[in-house]
Amino acid sequence: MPRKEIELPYRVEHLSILNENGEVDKSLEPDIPESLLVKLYRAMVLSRKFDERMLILQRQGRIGTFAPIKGQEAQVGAVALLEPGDWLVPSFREMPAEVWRGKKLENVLLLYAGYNEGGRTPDDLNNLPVSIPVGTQTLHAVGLAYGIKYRKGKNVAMAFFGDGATSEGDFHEALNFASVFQVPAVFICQNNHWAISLPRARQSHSKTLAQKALAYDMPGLQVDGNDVLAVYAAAKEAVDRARAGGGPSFIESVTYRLSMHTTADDPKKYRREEEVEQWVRRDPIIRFEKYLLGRGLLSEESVAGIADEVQAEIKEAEERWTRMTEKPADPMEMFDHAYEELPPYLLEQKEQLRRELDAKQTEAN
Ligand SMILES: Cc1ncc(C[n+]2csc(CCOP(=O)(O)OP(=O)(O)O)c2C)c(N)n1
Repeated sequence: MPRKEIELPYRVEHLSILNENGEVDKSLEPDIPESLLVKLYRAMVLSRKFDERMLILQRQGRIGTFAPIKGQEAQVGAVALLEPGDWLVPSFREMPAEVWRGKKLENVLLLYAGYNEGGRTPDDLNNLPVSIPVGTQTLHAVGLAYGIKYRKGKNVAMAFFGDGATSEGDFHEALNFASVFQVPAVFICQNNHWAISLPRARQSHSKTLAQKALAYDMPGLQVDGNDVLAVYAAAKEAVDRARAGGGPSFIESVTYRLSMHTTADDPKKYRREEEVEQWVRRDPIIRFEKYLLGRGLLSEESVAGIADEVQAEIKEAEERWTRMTEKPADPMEMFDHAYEELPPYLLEQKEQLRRELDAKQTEAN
């Protein structure tokens, strides 16, 4: 009856390839085609500029509350590994990933302007709509991955969530089930250090979030989430493993939310400006730009050209969106797509809303 150590083959690695000065560790540099590198850079710049524009539109009252993504653009490095038949399972902070996966900018705006159409998933891509309940989507990803495995498919399901989601039961159930059934799921935690006003240190006492994977006997890796090359390399390992039947993986992507949680809060109330400034220096776009300039894949002119191009793209999308929203959104549509047949309590709510809208109309006439 001994008391002895159980040897476990576990370790947690941190992967960082590109530093803040745009210098790369040559031994770790992933083999990414040059055209894809520039495409990734463009997608990150587009996301940054669009996010900034959305904040202005929100302040003008043209769209409602939304969750800015500033600082978290390197997530595109992970979705770049997905094929059309793979599943993207996002939370509300994955606008760059969704746009990479074919969501039109005007549809993002439609969603935040309250139009049902904005939540529509693209017909030709397996993208789920954004999940507002924190962590729920991890289970959706596992269900999808289980389905893929059951049908002997070669696709994967990639779920994104925040550090706060790792405190939810759903997350633990998802990892447990995924591992027991060895399904092709890739879990990507965007550890942006804050869950609204709750700091990372109050979220978990563990040294890393990546180590949570070990309890479920799946590979866990921590990456510099502001380093798009590291995000790509980590996701490639995980996606390749999942496709080859090697089961799920968990990636903790250490990044930072540079802006507010949503446009409904004021981060100055709960975090220090000095902390934000430290992370501004680690901006994922600036370091990637330096790297691409160094490799001769970008020049001062092409940087300016891309900036102009994305601004024009945003402007055109906004114009299309303005035309699409000439007619006000119909709030009744919110009942249309969640259920084949509405349960009685929702039928009652639907009727109540109809009566209220009719009464308002009569009043207006
Ligand atoms: C189940 C659930 N509980 C609480 C909320 C309210 N809420 C919205 S976002 C959020 C914090 C999420 O933090 P994190 O998972 O770290 O993601 P982040 O917002 O930082 O991207 C909370 C508590 C919610 N939407 N769903």
